[in-house]
Amino acid sequence: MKKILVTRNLLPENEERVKKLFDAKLNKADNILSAEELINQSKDCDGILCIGGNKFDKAIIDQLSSSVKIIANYAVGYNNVDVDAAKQKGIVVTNTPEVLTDATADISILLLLGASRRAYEGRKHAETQSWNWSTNFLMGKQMSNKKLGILGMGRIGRAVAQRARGFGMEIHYHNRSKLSPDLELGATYHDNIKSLFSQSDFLSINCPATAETTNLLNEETINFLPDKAVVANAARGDIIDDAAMIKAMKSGKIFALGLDVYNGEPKINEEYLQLDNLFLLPHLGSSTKRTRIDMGDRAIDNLETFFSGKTPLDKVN
Ligand code: 8YV
Repeated sequence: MKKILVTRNLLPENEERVKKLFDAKLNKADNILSAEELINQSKDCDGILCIGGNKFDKAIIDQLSSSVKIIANYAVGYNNVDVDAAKQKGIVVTNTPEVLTDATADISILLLLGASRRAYEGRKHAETQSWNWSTNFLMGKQMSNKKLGILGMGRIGRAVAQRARGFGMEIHYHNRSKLSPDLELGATYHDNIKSLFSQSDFLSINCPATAETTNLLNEETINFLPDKAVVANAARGDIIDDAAMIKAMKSGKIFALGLDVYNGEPKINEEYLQLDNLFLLPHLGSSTKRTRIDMGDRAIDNLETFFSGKTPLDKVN
């Protein structure tokens, strides 16, 4: 039986399965293992099932035991793993796409709505039980008949588009390449950021975190957006330059921001926390029972396929 280090608790359904198929080394403390712990605890293992919060940079990968042949990431994003360093060492890396598309797209819409309709301020006023209704009380921005820019039109971006059409929004997007008409479904393609941003009354960030997308929203590009734009990020914190965004939120250039992901999470830039025009969640994108079970199954499927001598469905390197 192959031995697998499982770095965090899985849901019981997944844990049962991983224990049946493998000699599973569980982390009952369910904490984030340090670099040293990841290296030491996987010494006698054939593979690792980890989460997005486990960082496998080149230094760690180089120190992993040569017995480790696969890192199965329990996440669609895999910016936590240096996939090139893994490849050099002969380690296969897999992710869990598709199964979390709907859950994450739902959260993107929640962020757009929560930010544009001032849900955070609303909650604070409701808690007083003595708010003063008036015709201009906590007026938000309406999504219908507005243009939604989607940065990253992969599975999640397209699921956001599908939902936003139901809100009466006009869809614009930027992607590495233009989609075929059956995937585009009438959305307008922009081959550069400036063109997309200048049309985006609302902007939803749904692209992967890569060297090219780091700080893609910065002082210069935020200014391409129309005044009083609403931005939502359900992808990765690295895509926003926080200092530039905070400045734009304070000046009113950005009407409101919705965030589920952060640079250095779970830490959040303190200045964000002083702002009322921020609607924030603690990285809940994939957090529904159905989705989390499916993510676990997908990661376990990848391990099973790999150890049966075949190429796992979700190999990324
Ligand atoms: C995870 C995610 O909750 O899949 C992703 O990329 O960000 C989330 O679904 C997180 O990465 C833990 O693995």
